[in-house]
Amino acid sequence: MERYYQPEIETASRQEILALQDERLVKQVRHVWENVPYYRKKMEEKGLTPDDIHSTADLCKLPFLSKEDLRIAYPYGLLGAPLKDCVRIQSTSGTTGKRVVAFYTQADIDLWEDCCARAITAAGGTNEDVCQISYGYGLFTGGPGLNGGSHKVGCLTIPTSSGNTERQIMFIRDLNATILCCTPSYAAYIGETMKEMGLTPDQIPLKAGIFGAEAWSEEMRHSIEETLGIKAYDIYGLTELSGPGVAFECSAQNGMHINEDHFIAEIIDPVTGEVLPDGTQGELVFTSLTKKAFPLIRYRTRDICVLSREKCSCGRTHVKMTKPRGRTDDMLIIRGVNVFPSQIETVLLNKGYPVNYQILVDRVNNTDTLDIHVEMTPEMFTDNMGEITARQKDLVDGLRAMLGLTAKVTLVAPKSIVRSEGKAVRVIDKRKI
Ligand code: DLL
Repeated sequence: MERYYQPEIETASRQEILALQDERLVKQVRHVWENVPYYRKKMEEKGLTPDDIHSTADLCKLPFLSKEDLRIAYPYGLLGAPLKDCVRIQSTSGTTGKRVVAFYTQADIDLWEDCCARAITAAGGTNEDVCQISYGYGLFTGGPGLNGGSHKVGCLTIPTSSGNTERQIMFIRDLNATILCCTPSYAAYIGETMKEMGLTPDQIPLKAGIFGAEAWSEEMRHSIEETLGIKAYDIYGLTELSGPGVAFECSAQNGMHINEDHFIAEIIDPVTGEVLPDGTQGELVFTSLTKKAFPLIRYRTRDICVLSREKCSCGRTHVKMTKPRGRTDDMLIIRGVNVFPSQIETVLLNKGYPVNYQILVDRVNNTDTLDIHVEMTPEMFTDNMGEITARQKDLVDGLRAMLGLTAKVTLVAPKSIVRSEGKAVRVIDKRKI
């Protein structure tokens, strides 16, 4: 059995990691200055040259890059390598504005796949595993990234992509898949379909799942682990920085190690831009240290989380990020109260409802309305109106305790909310339409 573990990097001391980051940052800033006129101009506007950057301590002097910069510079404005040296593009789904097109040299692909291989290894994967990749393939980074990582680990790789759920289950069973990679909402759907097919967790060979690309709660993790009979690990990443594998969960299952040899993470106040100390919640900002074709410095992700440097039981020393509780642009402001969809999910799952729900926000007579459609399980389903009303009231009370505001809850029949094979769309904000 072979493991793709890199203890010399993944368990390096703080001083060793910092020394590597210092050296790589200085080189990367020079690379960007010489090759990306867009960022050079931003540095010049701040009166900076590469000579001002000696170590990570100088990082805070450098200007941020935002999604808006990516939009302005689309498609080639942030390219850091000649096009003839690029071998691939990937692109975001474009749910929040214009598509982002990211470029990769072969070396960029190698380091990305290396990060994904670390994630599979941390979830217990070895060359004896069979890894089914049910993330979408194509422009989305989920499929290609984990596919490459799975090859590096030496797993037998099943590139099913997403969709055709019964066939997914057939492959898992017939080819003895031990690791499943897909979005958590698709994992829940696969689990639901297995149940409907009369399959119990012990009839499914899976032992682990690597789920990410969207926010998911601890409650959803427990529900998926139970339905599929597996350990469910989180994985984080974004197209702008490569794709999945920027950070991944280990056996401790309480936060994701950020691959600090490739990325520097900072947490900032999303309003003032001030850098916040570890342990404080704020917006995650990344500097990519090794990518050459699309080398982003101080990129504002809009994801909200906390960094922790507490010692991890797995032995890895790289800083951990908590599950992002959502993006700054996912946060709903309803009647002046900040609401994250993940808070709503926590209440629903704690009360035994499935992960199938939809949040509808509107403005009626100048007042925001929050309407939550929640699917009943087949066991809950009834035409007894008294029972339904009591259930709805119980949810309204639970949501009020969590959010501090009153929502309208409508229980709907099993299977009436559309299932997701990729990233689930749970919020419909009609105020924005
Ligand atoms: O979602 C890359 C990915 C693929 C990650 C497969 C993990 C697994 P984008 O489509 O560019 O890339 O979307 C990036 O998705 O800024 C977060 O808001 C969100 N996101 C990604 N992973 C997680 C996660 C891929 N584990 C955006 N938890 C990011 C919460 C996540 N949100």
